[in-house]
Amino acid sequence: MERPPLIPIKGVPMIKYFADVWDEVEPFEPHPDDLLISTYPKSGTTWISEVIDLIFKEGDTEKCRQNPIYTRVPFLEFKAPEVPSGIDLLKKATPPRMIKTHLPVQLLPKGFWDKDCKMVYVARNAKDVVVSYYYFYQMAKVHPEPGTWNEFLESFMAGNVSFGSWYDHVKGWWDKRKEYRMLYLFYEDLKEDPQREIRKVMEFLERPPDERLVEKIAHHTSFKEMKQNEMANYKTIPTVVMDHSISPFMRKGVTGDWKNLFTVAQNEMFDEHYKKQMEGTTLHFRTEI
Ligand code: PPS
Repeated sequence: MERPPLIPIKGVPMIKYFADVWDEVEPFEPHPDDLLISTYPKSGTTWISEVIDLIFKEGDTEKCRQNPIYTRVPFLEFKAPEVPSGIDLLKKATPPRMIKTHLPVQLLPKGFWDKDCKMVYVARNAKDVVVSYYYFYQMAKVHPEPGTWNEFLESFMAGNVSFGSWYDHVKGWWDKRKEYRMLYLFYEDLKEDPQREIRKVMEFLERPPDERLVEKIAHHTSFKEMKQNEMANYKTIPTVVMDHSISPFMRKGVTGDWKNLFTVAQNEMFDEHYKKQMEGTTLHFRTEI
């Protein structure tokens, strides 16, 4: 498959195939009951999507196994050769729908704000994101070649990767969280205590407390279970688009894997740059738990 260079959409670098359908994405009108699941790439999108689908389906794992996660939760701005686009899937689905996006706040179709849709945002610490993204760039062929690890790290810090700056993304959504019906979660919290975070999501979705359901969902959405679940692990995507032999989509699923790739010098340089980028925000991340 061709790996075309990224194309800027209002200054945000975007996968070319996605940029090609932008004209259909921008005017998209959600239903007020649709639920938006928003993340910067590699931050736990698939994980929280499976959790939420299980909440809506009241823990019925068989129902969840009827379709892959990318059709149960269509990816709004997605387009790739040989796979239906997010817009195509959304047109076929009846509201209330779950909708995945990686768009930064400034690019989110206006309709989501106007209709006051509920939104769940998941953020993950930048160091684990950049490592996960580096492996994902290699296996998901819609991206340009990532280059060496050092080159990719520099591109990430400069915001020259698909969906742009991680710093702007997490801060942009954080700043909106109080004005809209938004639950802002952290990957590290989900890792630390999945049941506590699942309870938060259920409350946000106005579901009655149900401890047995919480336990069941936590079990079925553990990394081990999701890695073997063909309807959650992206193995059903054609190999020309995602090649799991290069790196599996369900790779490690931990916090702190960045320590295996960052050199001491890269870590120091990253920390210094990070401090400047995140100056003045009340948003804090944990890089280990
Ligand atoms: S994507 O392509 O942006 O939608 O990817 P996304 O799903 O956001 O992130 C993929 C990373 O999340 C890890 N993952 C999980 N971690 C813990 N528990 C569960 N259940 C789980 N499911 C997915 C996945 O392994 C990727 O992280 P890395 O660090 O690469 O392993």
